[in-house]
Amino acid sequence: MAQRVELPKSLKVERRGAVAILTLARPEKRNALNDTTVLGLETFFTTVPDGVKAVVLNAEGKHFSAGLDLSELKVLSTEEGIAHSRMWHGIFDKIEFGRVPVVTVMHGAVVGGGLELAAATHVRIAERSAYYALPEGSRGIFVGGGGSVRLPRIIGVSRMMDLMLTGRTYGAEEGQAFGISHYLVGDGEGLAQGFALAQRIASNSPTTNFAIMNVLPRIAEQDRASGYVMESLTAAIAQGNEEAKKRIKDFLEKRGAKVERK
Ligand code: 1HE
Repeated sequence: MAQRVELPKSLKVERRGAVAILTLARPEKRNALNDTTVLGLETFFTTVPDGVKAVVLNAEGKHFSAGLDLSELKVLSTEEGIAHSRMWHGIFDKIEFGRVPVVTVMHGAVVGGGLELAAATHVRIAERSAYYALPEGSRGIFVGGGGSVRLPRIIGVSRMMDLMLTGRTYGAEEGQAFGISHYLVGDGEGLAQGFALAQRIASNSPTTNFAIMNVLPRIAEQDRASGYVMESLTAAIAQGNEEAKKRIKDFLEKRGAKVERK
């Protein structure tokens, strides 16, 4: 199915084979995430065409994202604020537990809701210019895009407290050491690396990618006994698949790639 939906001007999409490149394209506002953009993300991720097997998310301009568009927040009542945050939760969950793995390429400021968005994706690449912050503390607000759920699982509660209380920033090297990024590359190199990784991800069996995105994180939150049961079921479903049988046969008959360290 082709993706013929209308996206807002703040999002651009380019298709390269099995990979779609989704770009935050509001550099004049440092890719601040207004409702239009967040709803556009929902539209994109709920209508990904079948032929797209992985997505690269990146951003135009000097910064990945300045986070929540503060000009929209200033007019919200408490009730509207709850609804707004719940909207982000629903949409970011659709990204995290969706059909296609997302590789995010981060550069410049990756702050507040921008960091929450990146945290909802699956593989993160930082260019050396990337830096991270949670300025919510100094703005008198709180994370609202699932940051308090996702970020402690990545960097720990203690580091998140420090980020929020003191308003400090982490540079790209610190982000790499703490697990915010999985890959650290030079400035301008992120997209090529992101595309290469997305192509590799796209070549996996869709069943395995589904299990990695949707089952693995759930198992990690279960007790051990439930986790083992869920793992057995998932492993059995995956290996019963024709795709797995073909891939294993290919390897045994010397057609499949070896696991080599390059
Ligand atoms: C914005 C936003 C924004 C820029 N909402 N308009 N996020 C923050 O607290 C971060 C706020 N932004 C910044 O600290 C800086 O803008 C940056 C370090 C990211 C970039 O600095 P710089 O010098 O390149 O740009 P600038 O001059 O500050 O901003 C350019 C324009 O973008 C300017 O608008 P203009 O009309 O005067 O040109 C800024 O007002 C606008 N802009 N950031 C609205 N965030 C779901 S809960 C999540 C909670 C949060 O994310 S809180 C964190 C909010």
